[in-house]
Amino acid sequence: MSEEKLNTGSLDTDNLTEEKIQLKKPDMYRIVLLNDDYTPRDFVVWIIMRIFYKTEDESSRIMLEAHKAGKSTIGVYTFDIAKTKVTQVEQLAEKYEHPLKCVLEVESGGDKG
Ligand code: TYC
Repeated sequence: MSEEKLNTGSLDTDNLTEEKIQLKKPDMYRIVLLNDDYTPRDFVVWIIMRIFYKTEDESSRIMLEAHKAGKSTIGVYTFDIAKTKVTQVEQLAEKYEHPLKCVLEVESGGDKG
């Protein structure tokens, strides 16, 4: 937990109580890509580039790791961003009729899954 004092600049603070602002680090969630036997490799790479803005090399590396190990972390995001990206993957996979799946895991702090 970090703590910051409000910068009061050049104000005369004699009569002001110095305010402390508590800053809490946001809960972070990991998006984990799951392997399956049917989704084409090229489609997986395309999804990672399109939804997660990774380079082609990095997307290929993530795809191959999932292919070989069963799963691979794509990235770590705040809850709303992670949830949105998982939904985008689900929608594109459904549109192209592939069983591709990714899931959320807690990276730090949170308890939503
Ligand atoms: N295993 C798939 C195949 O051989 C490719 C693949 C890789 C699918 C990674 C999903 O997360 C995945 N066509």
